[in-house]
Amino acid sequence: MQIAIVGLAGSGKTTVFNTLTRGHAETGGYGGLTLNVGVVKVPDPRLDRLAEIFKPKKVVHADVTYVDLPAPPASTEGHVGTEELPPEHLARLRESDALLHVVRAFEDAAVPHPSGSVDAARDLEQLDLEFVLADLALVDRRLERLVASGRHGTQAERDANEREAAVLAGLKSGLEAGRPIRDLGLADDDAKTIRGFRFLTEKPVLVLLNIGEGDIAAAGDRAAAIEAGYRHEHALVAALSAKIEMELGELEPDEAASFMTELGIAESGLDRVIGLSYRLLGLVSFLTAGPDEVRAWPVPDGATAVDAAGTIHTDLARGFIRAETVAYEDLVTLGSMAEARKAGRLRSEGKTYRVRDGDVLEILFSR
Ligand SMILES: Nc1nc2c(ncn2[C@@H]2O[C@H](COP(=O)(O)OP(=O)(O)OP(=O)(O)O)[C@@H](O)[C@H]2O)c(=O)[nH]1
Ligand SMILES: [Mg+2]
Repeated sequence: MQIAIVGLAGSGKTTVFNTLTRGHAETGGYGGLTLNVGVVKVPDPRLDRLAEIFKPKKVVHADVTYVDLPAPPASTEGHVGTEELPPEHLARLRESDALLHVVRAFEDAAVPHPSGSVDAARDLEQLDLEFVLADLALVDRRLERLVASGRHGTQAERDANEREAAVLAGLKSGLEAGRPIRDLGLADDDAKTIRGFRFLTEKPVLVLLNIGEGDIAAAGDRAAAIEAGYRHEHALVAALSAKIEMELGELEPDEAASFMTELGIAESGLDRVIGLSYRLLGLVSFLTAGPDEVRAWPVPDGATAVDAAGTIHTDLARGFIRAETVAYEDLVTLGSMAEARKAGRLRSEGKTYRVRDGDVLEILFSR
């Protein structure tokens, strides 16, 4: 899973990136072109409990890759700003599974805002519009190609082109009205037709308001105020102070805990952002546990036992026989797989079983 951190210049993207990755990338770069990439382990206390029971050689967390991108240049007549990002950056952006859109909401005279004033709603809309324009440019180019090649090829090819053109025409009118693709309620078939384009406004988005150090107590209210004017599908809004969170990340755990109590922060920003991105992406984790390894595996909510097997290894999906399944809570209450079996809490599930968050699975398969 990869999440792209996007936002206007100086909104705090790199500070957020550092918070999430415990990194030390340079901040305050003002439009520099560095791209930062970091892999973050998803905190999961269940793995620690399972490790106590199974004493495995290693514990493997699910991970998320965060990519911190420079702000795209603003669009001008005839140029779509986002498309002028260096090709590697644009590719990174397109291949990401979700966007973390950082919006400046902190006042700080020492950090001048490029537009002269702090206005989170305005900035949010401005970058959203850039992404709409980038998708629209891509749709237009593809439609032109389809028209040009429309009369060539086999009947089947021509039918496929026609279908694709119809779906794209629908996107075009939505985008021209300023609507992101994630709002258009595409049918599954249509979504599949356009999957290869990796449209930016189709990706789920977590809007992260970067609020001032003095506003932490009002974080919930600030997020709610923006959310009220941001009625979109597959979008969540949260608020935190990136600067404080970064400082917290640099403290020893007990120091950090007392500083958090002092500031009235219940949960670290890292845990919250990761939790929210999981929800946004519709992911759940199933777990595997044994003497070699205790591990969390992210899968889309709705994944079946055979999908889960395939996440571990394609061979497990191909030769799938059944999944021995126990809920995490039952396993830790009963203390071992053997006890879970005796208590009748270990179930045998078939291919179409829908995996739940926290299921501990053992896949039986034939080679
Ligand atoms: N007071 C305050 N300053 C912040 C906060 N977050 C970031 N800053 C400052 O704002 C400036 C820009 O932060 P960055 O994290 O570099 O922002 P960015 O979005 O990565 O900037 P570019 O990559 O140049 O577009 C730096 O000087 C930060 O120290 C915050 O929560 N409060
Ligand atoms: Mg930066």
